[in-house]
Amino acid sequence: MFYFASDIHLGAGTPAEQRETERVFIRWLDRISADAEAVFLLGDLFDFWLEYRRVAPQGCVRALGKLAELTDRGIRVVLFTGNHDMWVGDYLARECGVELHTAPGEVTLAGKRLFLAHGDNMNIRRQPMLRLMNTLFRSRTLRFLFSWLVHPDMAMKFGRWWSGKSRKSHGQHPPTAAITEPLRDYARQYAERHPEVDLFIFGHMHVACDRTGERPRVLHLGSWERTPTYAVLDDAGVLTLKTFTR
Ligand SMILES: [Mn+2]
Repeated sequence: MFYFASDIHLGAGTPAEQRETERVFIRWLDRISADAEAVFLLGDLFDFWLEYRRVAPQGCVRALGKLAELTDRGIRVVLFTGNHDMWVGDYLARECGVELHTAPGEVTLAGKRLFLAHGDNMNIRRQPMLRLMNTLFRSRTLRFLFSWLVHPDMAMKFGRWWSGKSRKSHGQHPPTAAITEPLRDYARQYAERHPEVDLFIFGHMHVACDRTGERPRVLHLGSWERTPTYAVLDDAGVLTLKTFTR
């Protein structure tokens, strides 16, 4: 079986909320590890992650330990980075055995061709501000300069504040399914050029929906803030969106 989840946002909220999210995530990993061949985490695993060459953020040790335990047991854990954890280095790969992808990609699982992405930097051609920020944030040169100029404590303080700010604004206006439209447009255009793709799975929008009757079929994983949701692809190639009951 193949499992998919996104937008866990480990480290978000008060210390009590952080521990609760981590506890639920670990329980989910324990549950699925009974039959999982691979777990795909489609971005925003952390509420904010920024890695220097020899410095990694504190916290989330139970979750990191659980991911390491899974990979030690031979279960693949694959992380496609999101906009909250785009600055991962090789720490998660070295310490936890996680396979890292910093760009969207296609995989073949259970006879199906899947397109997987967090979904944060797509269909933004007509949004110059977003495009500029995306280019700046992903620039290797800027990241290198930043790591030499900004103390890690300052960088983490700013990053956590920024992430919390964006989360609070989302909390006041819970997203509706309409927010997924640009990603569905992207999927339609992509599918025209790549007809071999059977399924698209995205995170990012914090709305869980799966329009099973549409072509191409696009599944949006929800966030774990309110109701943890995930998807499972069984060995016959059947994809299902599910809610994790704690
Ligand atoms: Mn998110």
